[in-house]
Amino acid sequence: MQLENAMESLIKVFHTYSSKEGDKYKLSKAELKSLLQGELNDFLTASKDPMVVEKIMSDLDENQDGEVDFQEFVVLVAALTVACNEFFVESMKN
Ligand SMILES: [Ca+2]
Ligand SMILES: [Ca+2]
Repeated sequence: MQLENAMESLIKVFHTYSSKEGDKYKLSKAELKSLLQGELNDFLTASKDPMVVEKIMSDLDENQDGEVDFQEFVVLVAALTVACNEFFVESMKN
């Protein structure tokens, strides 16, 4: 059930931001930026790179249509989850 809830939250978060402008099922760069600021602000402020949103955008936009669809978004979430897990495992060792 916990995992189901997590998946549901992921879908809800995506659609909350993706439906703001243009294609309801895709994140424009502005929508991606507000998602990152709203949901992943610690991650965003940890990165001192002012171009971080642009970089994430071009990394994620695999089919290069200038928008991030859910499938492309999940790749980011998976990568961040792996990074968080490594951090978690490391801190458990100490
Ligand atoms: Ca959109
Ligand atoms: Ca795309």
